[in-house]
This record gives sequence, structure tokens and C-alpha cells, in this order.
Amino acid sequence: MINYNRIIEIIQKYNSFIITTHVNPDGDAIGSELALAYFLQKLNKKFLIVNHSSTPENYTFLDEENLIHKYNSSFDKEILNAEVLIAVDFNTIGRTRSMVEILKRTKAYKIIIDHHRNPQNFVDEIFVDVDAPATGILIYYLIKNYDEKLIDKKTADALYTAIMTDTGSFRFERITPEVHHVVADLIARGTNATYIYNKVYNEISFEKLKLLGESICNIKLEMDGKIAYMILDRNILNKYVPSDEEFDVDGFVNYCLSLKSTILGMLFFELKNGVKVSLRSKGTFPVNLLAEKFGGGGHLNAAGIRLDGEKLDDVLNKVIQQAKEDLINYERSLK
Ligand SMILES: [Mn+2]
Repeated sequence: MINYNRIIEIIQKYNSFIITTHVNPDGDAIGSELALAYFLQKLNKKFLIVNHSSTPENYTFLDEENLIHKYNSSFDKEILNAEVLIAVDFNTIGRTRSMVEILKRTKAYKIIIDHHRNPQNFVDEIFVDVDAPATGILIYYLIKNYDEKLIDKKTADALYTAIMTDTGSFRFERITPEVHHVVADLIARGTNATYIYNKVYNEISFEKLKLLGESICNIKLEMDGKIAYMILDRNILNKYVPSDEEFDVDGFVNYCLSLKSTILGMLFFELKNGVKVSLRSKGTFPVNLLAEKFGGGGHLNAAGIRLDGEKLDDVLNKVIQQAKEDLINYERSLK
């Protein structure tokens, strides 16, 4: 259980804040940052939201005031002089990529508000609830603890987006009656669930839709279909989305799990220099433990690995080999 009063104490004590989140921010990251910023705004606090990545197109509708900035060194002075740094929705400093050095240098009092396992100790205080389905729900309780009247429509929209996206639209594990109560409250405050869903998921480009189609056509199976995986190598990526920038293929991997046989789904994304792997599972197969063997992490049913500088073929071999071993041991343990 998170001590919300302690977070409020910190917010009341100080006046200038930096809010940041992880590389390739998802809906939970962006929604949580904005809801927190709207809260600070109402308390007349000075704040700056600055991230390594720019905000994915499908979440920009939440940021009408353009409060979120993409990091460059012109922000260094403000980051160094801030009194508090709030890290949301991540727990290892490396996930801020280009911001690692400046975050190490700032003397700001640092806190994490998050729901991932095994936080790294780069901050002064950690507020983590691994049972929470989204960081957004923690921000909701934080504001509610202070004064629920401060949850206005735009805050509700940001929080709804955070919770909707991190729960796969309310389908994943850790959905409880309580989560639905929170969401009901957000809708009561003016959030239009259909509008948000369409903004987030139904405005992708034709190219990205075709990329999804080809990714699905190329799904490969192992262990009688218990493992299903997709490979997005530079060839297929360049064919549809010719850019060196990493982009969001969040959700593609879930199609691997739509097969009846599949317990473990994986997506291999070839970076300019390295490989990113997204892992998803059904039931109690712990993909976070598989990810941790390669320096990654996450949740029981959703985790990720990032191997900079490594070749796609090598990563494919070793991750699939380890996945098979883990799955065999897992099935043995069920007997
Ligand atoms: Mn999250």
C-alpha cells in the first residue's frame, strides 16, 4: 500500500518539479505524467515534463497545452535546479536513455511512482504498488487523497487513458472491482470512453495497419504452438515505416496470444543497433522472470527486454532457447 500522504507532504513542501518517464512512452506513462502535472498546476507549483522520447502521435490529444517536452540540453539548467524529480511508470534509470547523465547530476529530491517489480535504487523514495494495473490508478488515488474535486475532466481523460491502455482495455490480469469503480468515477467526471478508445487505437496509418498484417502472416510457432512469435526486422520495418526512429508497435504482440494453443507470445523488433523483445503470456507463466534473464523486466503477463548492440539472429536463438526451457520447467511445475 502506498503512503499517499507522504507523497502529498513532499509536494507541499517543495515548489519546483521535474516529471519524467521511460523511453517510448505508452498511454500509462503519458496519462500519468499529465494527470500529475494538472494536479501540480492546480496547487500553483512550478513543473516541467521532459522525456527522452517525443509523445506518440495517438496520445498528443491529451496534451492540449503542449506541456510535454522532448529532452535536449537546453533543459539541463531547469533539471539541475529543480527541487523534486518525479519518475513515473518506470524504475530503472537507464530507461530514460539520453537523460541518464543529467538525472544523475541533479540534486533534486527524487521519487518514483510506479507499478513495476524490482525497482533500482536511483532515487530517495520509492512509491510502488506491483498489484496496481497501471501507474495511472496510483495518480488517481494520490489526487483523490488530497482533494477529489481536483480530478476535472482533462485529468480524468488522462487517467482513463493510462488505465485503459495498461490493462489492454480492461482485459488483463489485476483487473478488480476496484479498478472498475475508479473507471466508473472517471466516466462520471466527463470522460467519454468511446472517444478515448478511438483516439488511441483507431487512428493508425494505413502503413502501420499493413505492417501489422504482414507481421501476423509471418507468425512462427514453437513447441506445438505453445510459443508464438513475430519478427519485425529492418526489411519489413523499412518497407512500411521507413524511419530509424523506434516506433510504437504496442499491441502487435497480443495477436500471438489469440491462438488457443499459445501460452507465450513474443515480438522481436530489430533496432538500428540492437533488438527489443516484447513478451506476453496467458495464465501464470511469468514472462518477467524470462525477461530478467536478459536484463529486462516487467510484470507476470507482460515484460520486455532490450539488448543494445546485439544481432537479431543471436537474440532470436538465445531468447527462444531460454523460453522453451522456461516453459518446459513451468509445465513440469504444474504437474
Ligand atoms: Mn504502466
